[in-house]
Amino acid sequence: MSEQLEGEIDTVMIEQRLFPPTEQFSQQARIKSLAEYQTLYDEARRDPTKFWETQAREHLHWFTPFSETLQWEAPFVKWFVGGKTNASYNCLDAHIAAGRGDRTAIIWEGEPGDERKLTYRQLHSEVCRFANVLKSLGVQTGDVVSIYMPMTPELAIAMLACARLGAVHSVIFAGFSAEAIADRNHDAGAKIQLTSDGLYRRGKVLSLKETVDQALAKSPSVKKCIVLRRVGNDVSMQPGRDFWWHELMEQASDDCPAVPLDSETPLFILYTSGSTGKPKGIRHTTAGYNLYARRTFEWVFDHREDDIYWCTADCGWITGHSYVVYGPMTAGATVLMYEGAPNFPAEDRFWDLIEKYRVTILYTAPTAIRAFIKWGDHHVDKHDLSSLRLLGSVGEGINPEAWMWYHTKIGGGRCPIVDTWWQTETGGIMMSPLPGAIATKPGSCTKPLPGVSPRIVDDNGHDVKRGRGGMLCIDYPWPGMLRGIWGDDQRYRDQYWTKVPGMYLTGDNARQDSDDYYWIMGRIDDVINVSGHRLSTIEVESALVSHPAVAEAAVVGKPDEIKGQAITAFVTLRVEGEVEELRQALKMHVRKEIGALAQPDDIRFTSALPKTRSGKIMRRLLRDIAAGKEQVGDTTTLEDYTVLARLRDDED
Ligand code: 7RM
Repeated sequence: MSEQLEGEIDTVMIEQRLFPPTEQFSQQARIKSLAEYQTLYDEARRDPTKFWETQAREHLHWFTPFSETLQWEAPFVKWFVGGKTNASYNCLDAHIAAGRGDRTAIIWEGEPGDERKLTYRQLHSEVCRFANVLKSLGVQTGDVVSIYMPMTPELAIAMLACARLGAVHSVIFAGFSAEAIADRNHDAGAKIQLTSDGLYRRGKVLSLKETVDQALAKSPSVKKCIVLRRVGNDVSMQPGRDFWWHELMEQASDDCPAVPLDSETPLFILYTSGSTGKPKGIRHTTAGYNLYARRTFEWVFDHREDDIYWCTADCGWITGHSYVVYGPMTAGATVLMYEGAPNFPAEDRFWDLIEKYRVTILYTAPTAIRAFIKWGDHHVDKHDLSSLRLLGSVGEGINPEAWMWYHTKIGGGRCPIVDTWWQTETGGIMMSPLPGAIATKPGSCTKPLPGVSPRIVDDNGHDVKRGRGGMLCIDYPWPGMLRGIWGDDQRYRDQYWTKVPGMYLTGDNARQDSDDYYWIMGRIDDVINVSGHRLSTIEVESALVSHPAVAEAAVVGKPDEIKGQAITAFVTLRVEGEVEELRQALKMHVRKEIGALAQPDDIRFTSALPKTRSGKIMRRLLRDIAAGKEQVGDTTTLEDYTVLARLRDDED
């Protein structure tokens, strides 16, 4: 391995496969060739202000046009200054005004199989009524509304109703504990809580209201609570505080004009767990975020009139904000929303939904893809997936083996895969193939979108040589970027703008290959240092996952007297085998695939890996386990670390 400079990461994985889009796909695409992408990219690079100014004028509705495109006083940014717009208007009224009110906005299926469809006109009417309900309970522009609801149309309706009034929503994944809700409500100063009686999960009813009651006992700022009836279980309603959604809606008028809001009016807060301590409320504002969600949606998913688009993310995650609600709805797309688990009533539920609704675009996460592989191809084979034309991935790096399976088994070899890299903080997709223009490589997010300016730097902030790994930064503002951390400007500076002066620090490592493609190498904190060589988690994990017995793998560094760190691998199997033999086989496999240095010292088999709510592997927790700091009860061959993850459900 080559000599290493301060802060650089070695790369050991070389992927040669290249998948250009088919001619047919490119011809019909919005962006049809690499040259066309390059022209757009260069135009944005030459004059980003001009580029975004034009985008904003053409792709958002303005009650009052903006007078200044960008005010940048690092690290604080303002976009489209002086303008007035409204995200709810852009998602709803704009389509009705354009004569497209009868298009289907939401196709929804509940876990038990109940179905609903809402046109843009119907959605508009529901949103207006609910906005009036919020008003009647005293909600005003600037107030924070805490939302803890299942994936029902009402969740999207609630978000859009807040946006209509300029109230700030804080969506909390409906699975977090009462403690987690109370912390977030307190930090945000939330005034009102929205929830439901319960939700369906894997055929069972989970009570949400009970959890909310416990949370509200510790959320003094919250004075009112609106409860959606979803499952019909018994709940206790506190007079004067709690109201039924349907009762308030009965009296509400559907006349509620969208409030013209300054571009920088806060749109939402979304909490993500920091690597240490209390969760941070990532703050996004109206115009820049809305524009960025819309344009990235249209570019990356190559959206067309006849698409049925399905993003499987929950709205409790940024992906649900940007690519279930704001991006697709501003673009006027038809969005499929599904309430429940992927394995209820059986492991083919996703494929069943795709066949039934003739889904054309599927956007999901590597954690789900690896689960599907483990569950077996026979679930897929039962269904006709020929409606699909494009596939997407988000949340973690996708291992090349999982990519190939997604490509062949789900995509029938004909669908491009967009591996989209971005973060809660970036508001929308930053790097991704444009499916008609950029040939894909399994495991690479390929190239930055127009207006995105990435840099890969070492510990001194100098650009690394091509091919080397380093810290991924962004050196110029973009409209979707976070505006700060709710109530904590200092933490915002410290976290994102201090380590590398003048650049936004993503917290991820990356490298660029000889074609200038980007490869995300995992979180900076997860780098493993073996005898002075800094290895990325994803590369070693991908080597493990390429072994036919392995379903999923996570590697971490464990303190080692001689090497500094040694690799411990946590592995789940596709089929249970003879553990001792496999352990040796996997070590040899990694040695053969990427070299002796990356060979794990220790392999621990587990029935499942601990994950965050959005499906990211919790390597931090595994690090503690490997170092012996966290004890898992007495176990034999297969351990279950998800138990520990559940005890720590405060992660994003
Ligand atoms: C959208 C989202 C952000 C972190 C990010 C990365 C990881 C996300 C990819 C990825 C490799 C990808 N927001 N990540 N997408 N890593 N390839 N395509 O996930 O705020 O919840 O997480 O997720 O580490 O920094 S998030």
